[in-house]
Amino acid sequence: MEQTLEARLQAYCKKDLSLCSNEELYTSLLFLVQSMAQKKVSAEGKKKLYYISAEFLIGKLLSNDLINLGIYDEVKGLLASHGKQLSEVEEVEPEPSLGNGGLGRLAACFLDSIATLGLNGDGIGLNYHFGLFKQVFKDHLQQETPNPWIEDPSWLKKTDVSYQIPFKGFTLTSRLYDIAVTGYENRTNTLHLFDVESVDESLVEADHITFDKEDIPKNLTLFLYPDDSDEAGHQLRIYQQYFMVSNAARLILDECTAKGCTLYDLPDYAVIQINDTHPTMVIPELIRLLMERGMDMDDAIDVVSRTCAYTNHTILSEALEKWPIAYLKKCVPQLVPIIEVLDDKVRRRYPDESVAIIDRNDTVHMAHIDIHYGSAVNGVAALHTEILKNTELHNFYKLYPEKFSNKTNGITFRRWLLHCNPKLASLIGSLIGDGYKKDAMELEKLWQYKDDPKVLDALLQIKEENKAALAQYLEDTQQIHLDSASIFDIQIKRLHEYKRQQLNALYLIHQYLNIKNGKLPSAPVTAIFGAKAAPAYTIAKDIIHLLLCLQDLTTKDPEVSPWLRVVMVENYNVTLAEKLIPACDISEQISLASKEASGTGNMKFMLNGAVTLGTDDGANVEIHDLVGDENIYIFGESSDTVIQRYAEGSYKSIAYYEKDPELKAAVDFIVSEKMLSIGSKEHLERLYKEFLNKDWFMTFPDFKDYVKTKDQAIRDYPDRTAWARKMLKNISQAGFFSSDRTIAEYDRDIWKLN
Ligand code: 26V
Repeated sequence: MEQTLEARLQAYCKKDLSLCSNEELYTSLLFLVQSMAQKKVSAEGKKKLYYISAEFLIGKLLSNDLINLGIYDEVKGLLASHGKQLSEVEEVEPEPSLGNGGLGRLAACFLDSIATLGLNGDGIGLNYHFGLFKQVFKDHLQQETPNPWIEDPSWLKKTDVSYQIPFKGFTLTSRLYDIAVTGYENRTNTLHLFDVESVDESLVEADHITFDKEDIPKNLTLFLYPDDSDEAGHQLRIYQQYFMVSNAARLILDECTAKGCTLYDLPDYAVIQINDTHPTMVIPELIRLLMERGMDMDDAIDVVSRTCAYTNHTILSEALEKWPIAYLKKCVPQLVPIIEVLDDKVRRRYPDESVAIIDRNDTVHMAHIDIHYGSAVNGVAALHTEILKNTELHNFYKLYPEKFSNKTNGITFRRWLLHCNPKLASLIGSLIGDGYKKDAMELEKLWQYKDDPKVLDALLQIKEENKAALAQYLEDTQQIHLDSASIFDIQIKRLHEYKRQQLNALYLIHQYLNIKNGKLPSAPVTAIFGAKAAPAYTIAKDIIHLLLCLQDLTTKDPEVSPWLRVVMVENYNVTLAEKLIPACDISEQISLASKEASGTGNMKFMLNGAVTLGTDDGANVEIHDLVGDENIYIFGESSDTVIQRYAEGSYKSIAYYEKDPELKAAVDFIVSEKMLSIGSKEHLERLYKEFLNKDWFMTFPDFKDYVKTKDQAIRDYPDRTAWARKMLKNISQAGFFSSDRTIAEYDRDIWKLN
């Protein structure tokens, strides 16, 4: 085999491997992987899943595909024998920038598991040329610059598929590009990404993410989540969403009819999973296309309702999409009469105004379309689903209890263990064999080593090596210096107030003030953050400013830096996550209880032997249940209390500020002379006022308990054996969070593919 592989690579390279540059090796490996993946496509079954999503945060593909194709070790060894490092070749690959956060990363993990389980299912989304913006820090502020990621050659394969997509006043020609999705030692599926033929990258000025928002033929697939703070931005989102789902619907109908579907039996051939509400317009669009092909409306509605299912990923009301009907009329008027009929039918059946599709203000509630006209609704963690049923979607749950179910999220262990933490994977393999790679629940067998000093030492040793590797990487790439002997306490996720990076910041200020007053912590701590803020989200950007100022403050003070360092990595993405997660000691999952639907970073950290410091929120609740009180640090008010507080509207942050001198000192420090000498008055003062006048996500009530619990974790850390046992417990209980389990549940309860 080695000969063949070497010969094939050499054929691509056209010279001896030892003479190839890393770029040439990358390109050759890309071709090799593509050709191997293509050969693996197996026969399709009758029924197929179409997972439609605005985001697929797939991360770099090379090493992931080499692992899934079963040739990673061989390729690595082959390169090494020619004096080359696979890790250096990996650096050449640009990270596809097709997602924003957990929702997009989940979609990518799901594609991996669908292919791994041998299920017949593809993803459908858009091919954003600049993706989400690239984050750059300047003057302690986030700046957004374009993030081009498509190169020649690329993982994208141009296909012959193209459709005419109608909008008001013009028609766009689409073009489909495909990326192969390799399953772990199994079949290969496809991620279909639609693009518009007339897109024009020159619309984007260098270093800025601004562009002409009105020129839809040229701008449609330039950016993921273009700024929607104005009307043109909102409408561009509608154009994007309709373009995505109209293409998807046409592809689905073409594939199904080619297999003999009469369209009346569409649910036997297709199931469409609607990932949050961004693809919701697929429901009226499919109805419209079926009617165009001669079906009467009631039949079309019935067929589509039995084909579509919806996943809810958030309970934040501001994130639940609602479009003014006037915007739909302006962009996609052909959908409006259909949505009006859908609304009319609901109103005839249910007088309750709260479940209507079009409300009194002529606004269309996208999630309501999904729930009435889909066959299933699911939440993404046990607590989240309960909150949907009991609170947010209660009125719908009363109408359709049988539609609701929970599907706790998961992560692919191929990327989040085998690839990102090979040392840990190999230790696990040496202890319990390789069966866990296919059946993650076998990780439980690790617990038999709970008193084995060699195993506990090995875990600590691996963590130390991963921390050193992270330190080296950040030194090389971002000129950030880390002390690997300190505790690595990590919070990496989108910047959002409900995730409460600002609570962590208050703790760090509190700790800084303690150190300045001579009260030293039990161990040195490095607090590491990674987060992008939406460009128009002012408070989120102010919080980034605060963190960057704290980085400056703690790094430059020789009295403080040996004990406490704040570090914010620039342009946090999947590639950085793969380096940060294996190196983490304490995983910060501190959202306001009831607000984080699930979280998936929490699962990745657990699998890699970090101990969670978190609230009883999202999937933390399930982690807590699995590892027990001893092996997790839980703090804060319960989701019930929080929900009640919101219902009463009784929360006043100032009362907490006035009665807790430590909290007051931390908050006041934000606008202290020291901070104002580092940062900007405008940003710091705005944030300070936000805390005192609003604090909408209730950081103050949880402050005391957070400080107490985090200090306890830091006190426990130096007992290395006890800590290693906590790590082992977390790893051994992580099997439940394999996305293979999640996907098997979707298939069993919703997709029913076989
Ligand atoms: C968020 C944003 C923020 C930036 C601007 C545009 C935009 C558009 C949509 C959204 C929706 C976010 C929904 C989401 O990402 N939910 C996350 O889904 C994860 C997977 O289920 C889950 O683990 C996280 O808890 C949940 O926040």
